[in-house]
Order: sequence, then structure tokens, then C-alpha cells
Amino acid sequence: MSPTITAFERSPDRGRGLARDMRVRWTLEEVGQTYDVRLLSFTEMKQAGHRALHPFGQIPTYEEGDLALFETGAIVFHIAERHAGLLPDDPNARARAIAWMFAALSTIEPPILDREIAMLLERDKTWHEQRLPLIEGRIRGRLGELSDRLGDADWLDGEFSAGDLLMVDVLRRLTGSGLLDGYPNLAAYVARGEARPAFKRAFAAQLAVFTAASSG
Ligand code: GTB
Repeated sequence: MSPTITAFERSPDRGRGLARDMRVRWTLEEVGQTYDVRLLSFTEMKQAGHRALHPFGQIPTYEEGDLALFETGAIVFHIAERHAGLLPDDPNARARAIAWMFAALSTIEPPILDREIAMLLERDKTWHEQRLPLIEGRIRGRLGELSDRLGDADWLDGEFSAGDLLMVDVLRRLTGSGLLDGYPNLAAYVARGEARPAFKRAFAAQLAVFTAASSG
């Protein structure tokens, strides 16, 4: 049985694959698992039916038989655990790949998210001009450390893993900010992720939703 995920009926990112259903779609494509998508309006996301699946009224969710999950880290981990290809078999290598999943979501993503909030919701605040460089300084600090660790390797720890998938997806949120420009190895790392056939299929699928919504 194919799992069902939820996604924006009309994504505010205009089909650039920056909403968080993208990482779940990409994961499913990597492991060759077909899936269905239930599209939600902002109103529907906040209604009791969806909140039963997602306590915070957000997308994406993941339903598979009796199981309903929210939080993309948990969803990607669940899929990666049940299919071959995204987590190494060797127990230590597997633990390190999982550490990179956490690093993407709890060390790299938070300052990037702070910047998005600053740009989208705090531009009119008197302190916006002071706060933005502080946030961008924190992002650059993390990018520098990540860049040093990646060096000239293709992926963070051996073969491509769910850790790389989440890290690339998180770094893509800097698209258009210019912040990756100072780290050519990270820009190339993101490009390597985006060149994967599974990424391209996932990207095309989410873009098709936006294109259909815009032409309707
Ligand atoms: N920690 C959760 C997870 O990883 O699953 C976060 C889920 C989340 O933030 N979902 C967002 C959402 O539902 C969509 S992805 N927001 C609506 C709400 O909270 O009411 C965030 C997002 C939105 C838009 C863009 N964009 O326009 O570029 C990028 C990312």
C-alpha cells in the first residue's frame, strides 16, 4: 500500500521545492516507494481533521496503514529504516548517518529558519536591520564549519545517506540568499544532491502541483 503525504495546495514558495514536503517526496523517490498526496489549503491545515494527524496544523504528514506521522525528521527516518539505500548497514556508519540527520535539523536548519522568519515576518520591525546581520553571521559560522568537514568529499560520511538528503534539503533553503556563495564545496554539494534522479522526480512532482494550481 502506498503511503499518503500532505502538501500545500498552493505552496508559497511558488514551486521552488522549498516547502518541507520536498524532503519527504525526495526520500520516497530515493527508495522507489510510490506515494499519494493529499493537498491542503491553509484553512484545512488548521482544522480538527488535519490537527488529528499534525498537532501543529502543518504539512507534511505521512500516513501508512495504521501509522500517522508528523515531523519530517521522523518521517524521513521511518522511510530510511524500512527501505534499503539511505542508511548504511554497518551499525557505526548508520549511527553517524543518523547524527547527520539530526545535525541538519537541529544545528544547521534553526539559524536558516530564523533568517526566513526575519525576511518574511520581521522586515517592518525597528530592529530588523540590526538583527539580520547577526542571524547571517550565525549561518555563516555554521556553513564554515560544515564546509570544513565536507572538504572535497562528495557526501558527509561515505555513501549518500538520509543525512545528506536532509542536509542538502536544508541548505537549499538558502537559495537566492547568496550565503552559499562563499562556500563553493557546499554549493557543489547541493548541486550534487539536486542532480540525483530521485531529487529531480520529487522536484517535478511538487512543481506540477503548483503549476496546476496556478493555471486553474
Ligand atoms: N518541524 C516541522 C517538520 O520538519 O515537519 C516543520 C513543518 C513546517 O514548518 N511546515 C510548514 C507549514 O506547514 C511548511 S514548510 N507551515 C504552515 C503553518 O505553520 O501554518 C515551511 C515553508 C513554507 C514556505 C516556504 N517558502 O515559501 O519558501 C518554505 C518553507
